[in-house]
Amino acid sequence: MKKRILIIGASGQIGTELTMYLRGIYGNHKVIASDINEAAEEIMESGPFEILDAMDYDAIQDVVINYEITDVYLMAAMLSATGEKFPMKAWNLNMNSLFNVLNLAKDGKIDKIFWPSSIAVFGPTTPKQDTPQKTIMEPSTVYGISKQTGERWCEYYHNKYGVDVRSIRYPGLISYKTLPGGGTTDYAIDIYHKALKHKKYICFLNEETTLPMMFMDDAIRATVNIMLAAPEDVKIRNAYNLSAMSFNPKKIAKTIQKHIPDFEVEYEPDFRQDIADSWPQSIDDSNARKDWGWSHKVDLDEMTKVMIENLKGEYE
Ligand code: AKB
Repeated sequence: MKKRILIIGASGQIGTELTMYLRGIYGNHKVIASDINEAAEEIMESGPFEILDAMDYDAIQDVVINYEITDVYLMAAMLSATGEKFPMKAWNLNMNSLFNVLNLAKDGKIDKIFWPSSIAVFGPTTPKQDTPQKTIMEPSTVYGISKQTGERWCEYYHNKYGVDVRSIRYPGLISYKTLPGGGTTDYAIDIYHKALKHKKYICFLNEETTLPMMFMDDAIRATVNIMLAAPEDVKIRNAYNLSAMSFNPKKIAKTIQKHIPDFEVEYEPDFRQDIADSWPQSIDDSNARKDWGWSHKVDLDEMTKVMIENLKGEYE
């Protein structure tokens, strides 16, 4: 079957790596990258790129028709911390972009959608340890409300119109290629940059704030694997829990100190502390493991080694 993929939000933290990974699998010209901003050089130079506003239905439809797109990965979103500063912007971007692709699929213009959800769908009343797939969900951030609402709409479009939409609740994602923007879990990337640059980091969460996290390579594998799974194996059509590791700032700092012994962290929690405190500390992802064979590969020690090896050149 001919497959042509459109990535919306290809300049972002996940979109950048996902684009290159998918181009490696399907061929550079089968994977069309798009974003409202230009992407990294490797993306712009290795295959097609379109400037595209995720909120503009007609513009997305034009790209879908011109390139005969079959699958869309919608990676454009406003994350938790920025969402609290611009609530309506976050809601409009996160919801309108989702409706645009769901409606294209409903009208038979595309076959399959990947849309990312997040641990932000959970809230302060959710059980914090081994958070189950189905549990109390009362998110307290605009981002979390948009992701939870989005999950309900994905399931609705699947049940009502047969739309093949697949989703994962990403934990905090750690990568060295592209910086994240506007998330609460971003400290876990910034800490590596500051450790290498200044041997000192001022952390906006307190040292005991445990959150679920994942190395980007694992997240990309999960994303592509759920899209490759047979439709009957994707039994959950809102979004799957997904997990790899959990740590707090104190623990990640200790791991970094194994490589940079004089690294120090100071703690100055800000408004993001409340967001982090409302989220789970660990996630039960047994459904993803059972239904489509998910398993993570990278733990905290391995991730720290890879992050430091790949970032140290920038600060030497
Ligand atoms: C954020 O911190 O907002 C994101 C997320 C957990 O979805 N990284």
